[in-house]
Amino acid sequence: REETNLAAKSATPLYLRVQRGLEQAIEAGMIAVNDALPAERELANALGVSRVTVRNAVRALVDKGMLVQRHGAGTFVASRVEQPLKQLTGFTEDMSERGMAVNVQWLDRSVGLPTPEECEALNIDSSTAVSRLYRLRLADEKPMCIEHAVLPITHLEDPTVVETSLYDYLEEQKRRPTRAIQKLSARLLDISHAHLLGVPTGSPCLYIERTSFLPNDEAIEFVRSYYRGDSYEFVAELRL
Ligand code: 16G
Repeated sequence: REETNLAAKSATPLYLRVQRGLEQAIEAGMIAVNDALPAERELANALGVSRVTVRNAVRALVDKGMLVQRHGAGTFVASRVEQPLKQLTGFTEDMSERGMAVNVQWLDRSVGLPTPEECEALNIDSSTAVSRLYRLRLADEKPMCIEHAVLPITHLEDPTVVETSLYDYLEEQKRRPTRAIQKLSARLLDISHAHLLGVPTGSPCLYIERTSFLPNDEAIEFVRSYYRGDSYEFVAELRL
């Protein structure tokens, strides 16, 4: 079949251009969250490309998490997790509240010496050992973020005691943080982070740094995390 409208001379593969077109339509709200995508045949006709091209573009967006395929029902625009920036909550708590199943893939749980950046964030000296929790966090089997938490061993002696929720563990130990400073910025994922999150290298992510404090203002955790850019939306309420 002749690929007409979109097939003008270009080095970019056609399916990629279709993919970008769909992405832009979704981002612009032309196809709303939770809406079904038009059928493959309809899209192919409308865009003047083959069904195979549409299928490849759709598959790429499913891999990116922007679209979800529901068996027998069609392809839908995936919704993002809306996370209010208001309360000091943890991942397990946030996801459970939404009825999502929490999973973890541990990348590292170890004790070691802090880096200069960690010393500064936690306000400790370079000889104070720290516990590290490095994990890929999933909700309903979908990779959501990569998280690297560092705590002085005075607050977490053995990182392997944390099975699922760090905050539940700290709560049990009466060391639950009560205040945190959080910074959000945009970054592009490098190859290893992208691979873990199941997106192409260079995909956008939200990079978040959180330093949490105990009631006595002692820093208890310094967390660096990479959230999939297509899966999260942070919402803050502003008032005059
Ligand atoms: C969230 C926190 C992280 C905290 C974790 C505890 C952000 C950006 N980060 O992911 O600082 O360590 O929750 O979750 O919100 P857990 O209790 O499930 O281990």
